[in-house]
Amino acid sequence: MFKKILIANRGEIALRVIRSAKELGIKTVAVFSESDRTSLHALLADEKFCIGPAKAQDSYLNIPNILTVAEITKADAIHPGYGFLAENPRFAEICEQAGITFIGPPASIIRLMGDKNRARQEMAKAKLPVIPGSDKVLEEVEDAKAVAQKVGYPVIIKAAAGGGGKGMRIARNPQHLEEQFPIAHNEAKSAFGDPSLYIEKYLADAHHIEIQIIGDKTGNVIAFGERECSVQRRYQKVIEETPSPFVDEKLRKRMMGAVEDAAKHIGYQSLGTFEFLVDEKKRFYFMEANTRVQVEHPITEVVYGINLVKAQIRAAAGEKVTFPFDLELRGHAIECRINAEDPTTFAPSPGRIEFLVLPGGEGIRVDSGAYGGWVIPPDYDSLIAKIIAFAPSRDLAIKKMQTALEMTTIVGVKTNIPLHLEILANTDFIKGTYNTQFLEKVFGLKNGK
Ligand code: MV4
Repeated sequence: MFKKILIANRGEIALRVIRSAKELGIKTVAVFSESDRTSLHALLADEKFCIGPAKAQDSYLNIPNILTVAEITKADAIHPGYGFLAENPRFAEICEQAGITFIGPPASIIRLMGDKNRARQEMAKAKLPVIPGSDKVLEEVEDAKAVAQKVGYPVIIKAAAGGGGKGMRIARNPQHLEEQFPIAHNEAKSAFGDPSLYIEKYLADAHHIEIQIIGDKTGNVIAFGERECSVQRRYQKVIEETPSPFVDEKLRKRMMGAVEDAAKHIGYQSLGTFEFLVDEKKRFYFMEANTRVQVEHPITEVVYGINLVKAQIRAAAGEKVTFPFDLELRGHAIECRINAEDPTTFAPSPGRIEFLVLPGGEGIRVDSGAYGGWVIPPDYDSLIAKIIAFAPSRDLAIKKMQTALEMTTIVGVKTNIPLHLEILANTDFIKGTYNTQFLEKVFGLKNGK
């Protein structure tokens, strides 16, 4: 097992990793930017080093500075968290070349899944159903029109280098596609340095469902029950829950089995998440895979009673991943992402937290890097806390979450707690009949542009 790991991240996920490392008896090294000197991850690690100015490009994305800290502290491994360098295959390679274990999949797997078009083709070969669409990168708008003609409109244009909804555009007819294609091409080129596009049939009333896996170096892969992630605004998840009210036991087993087989087929290692759309007829289609720990991983942890980050660290150290009991999904979990943002305009609301009371009690878990008196820097994402409610049933989990949110007090910055309370009181949400159209339809919150 590792003696010391460096956490190349900040905020709640850095704390999440520090806790698990400490429990495993591993020393921790935090890196922080000039605007994170008083952030909890820097205050709670065994050692800490400033790696540069506030701008992520100069600090949390500064590979030479991070590796210098790893070398002078003699860290055996680096945990990248999510975002920043977590899905950068070059970074994974450089760590390995420096003799430091990258806590994630091999660079080749990160690279494969990072090319969303290639991932789609490879997963089709691995027998995962994919959404009808193109079978290669589309060079010309005429190629796109031919595919759209075949699969039927509307279609969605996606950037091969994108993912997570970045650079997506919907086209409702041939003229619209002709308009949108060059815009998407230029956007992809400037945003990702890669203009490659592919298209899929646009499935309007589907569910966004994802399957968590963990693989180890012995070739063993374990899949977990689904997370329902259809409550999104601008492709940012707002609420996640498990199990999905839409998924029955038969579909769950089929999806878990299909993902396990596909992951084994490509020799997947470490934590990973396979994202799917599930249509009204309960047909599932692979969309993309994320090769990192995800924001919403805690809901899976609480319904299975496990620690995924510990499992990820163990797998990276070469251990076979096992759990001391049978894995069985029990009860229901919901996560609300609490962002420092204006609840009506969604503009970020950084600044000083004057007073803070976070919820607690049986069945409530809070993952947060915030504390009263802390100044939220304007330089990073606006996630300040994840509240996870765990109860024997969905109804009880909703009630528990409502109570927790009502007992939360955050003074000094605006938050999206009012939006969460509105969603939890919505009849479609309560009935569990919502899909990806939910926020747009019920709240008039537009996705994309
Ligand atoms: C789609 C889709 C429908 N059809 N692809 C959004 C995030 C990214 N990972 C993939 N996403 C979607 N891809 C096809 N072919 C629907 C979504 C989607 C979505 C779209 C509009 C409004 C809310 C949404 C929530 C989740 C997923």
